[in-house]
Amino acid sequence: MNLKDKNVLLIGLAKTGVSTIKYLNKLGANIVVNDMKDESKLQDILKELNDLKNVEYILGHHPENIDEIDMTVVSPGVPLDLPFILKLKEKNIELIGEVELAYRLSKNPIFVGITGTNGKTTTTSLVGEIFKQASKDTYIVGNIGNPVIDTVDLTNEDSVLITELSSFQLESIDTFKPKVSAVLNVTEDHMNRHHTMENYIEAKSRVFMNQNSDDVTILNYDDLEVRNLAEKSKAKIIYFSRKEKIDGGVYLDDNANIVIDIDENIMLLNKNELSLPGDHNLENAMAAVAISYVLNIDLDIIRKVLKTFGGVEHRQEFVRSINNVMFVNDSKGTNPDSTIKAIQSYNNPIILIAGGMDKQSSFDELLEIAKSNVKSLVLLGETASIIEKCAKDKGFESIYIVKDMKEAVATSYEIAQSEDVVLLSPACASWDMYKSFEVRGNDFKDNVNNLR
Ligand code: UMA
Repeated sequence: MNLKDKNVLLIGLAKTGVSTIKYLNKLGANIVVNDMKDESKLQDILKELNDLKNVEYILGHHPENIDEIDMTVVSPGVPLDLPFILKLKEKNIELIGEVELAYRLSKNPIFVGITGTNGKTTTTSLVGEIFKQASKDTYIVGNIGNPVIDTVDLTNEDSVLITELSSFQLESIDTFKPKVSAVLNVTEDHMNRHHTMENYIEAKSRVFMNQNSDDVTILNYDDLEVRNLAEKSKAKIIYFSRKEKIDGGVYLDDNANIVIDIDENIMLLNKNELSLPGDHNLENAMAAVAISYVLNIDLDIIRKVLKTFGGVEHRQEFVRSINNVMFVNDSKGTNPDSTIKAIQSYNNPIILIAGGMDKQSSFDELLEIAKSNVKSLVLLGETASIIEKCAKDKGFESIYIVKDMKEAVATSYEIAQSEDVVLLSPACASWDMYKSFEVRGNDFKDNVNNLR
């Protein structure tokens, strides 16, 4: 792919944008950078890119003249139905995302593409750890927070890229073809971007759209929407299930053993030997087993990592216990389904800190399930009053609306009793109050660590 002297428009000047600009610059492209934020809000990034030549910035508004643009690269957070994007498409200007660009530029490494509404980050990290332990040249990239393009010059055909892919990133791929893809689950999320579940599932299923019979698609048999995606993939299908015995797949037998039944029948290990808690993590582990097995990883290494893998920061991360009250950071719980899974992982009474940016999700199911072990709700952010109304309709009485994380942590600790779990699992994105879910999770942890 020769981009020397080509005019490339890059939309979105954040993590993806910065990495992409740096790489395009190395290739000798003329880069036009566009971000809806104005210069004053992008000072740090602009400073970082200060030395780069052949970069023009159009900030605070879209470019007026697009006649000279040869290609556009969009950041994942940019919706593809914006009028400006539609105008680019009308003019037949090629528009791709950073994952597609990195794929085209890469030197034929093995791509593993992992998507799903929840569990992507945990599964990606788990698979990454298995491959690292197997001494593979492993890169853990994608939505997890590491732009794929950063690895282009580091990797070759012996490298493995374990790639977490969001529906946003999948919308802007074109030829991207992973050797192994996995869809973990689909439940409602990002409706403000995709508008319908149909569109959302369509975006997710793009992970296998370019695969053929030499490739493998791994699907969750227990999730009907995901199970049915098998019809759309041309790759070899391998299901995993914790509820049914699957010939040719990975399943849990009557004694709670994880069984690989792909080429032969192998009893891998017992569910109780897994270090990660909860049924959702059992599913993540089974997907990781299937991915690792089809890429010929030694069974002993898979076993060893499953027994020891301690989880991911901001995903049901244990922070501290004070006076027998346990504080857990699940800031990555950015949609109702993810929060449901978190509250179902604990038997003890929970004080749930929730709320954040409004993605137009429904909180009905979450609050119905929360009735079983959530004793109090501490709510903050844009959706606080929406969740409060829904919670009152469901009969919740112990509800506190707070202005920030400091007050959320202080209030939770004040009302907590011995054996309670204070769980930050917001069921919403962080962007109304924070730059990212990581910053939100760190704010929670700082406030918890400052408690006396
Ligand atoms: N912007 C515009 N116009 C728009 C929208 C955004 O100019 O219409 C600008 C914003 O002003 C901002 C920039 O675009 O300056 C932000 O771009 P971005 O949202 O794509 O953010 P990045 O920092 O590049 O991070 C992205 C992913 N973000 C999103 O998908 C929203 C990160 O996923 C990912 O880790 C990173 O690329 C590296 O691949 C985060 C995420 O929240 C973790 N993902 C969602 C999720 O997991 O639910 C999908």
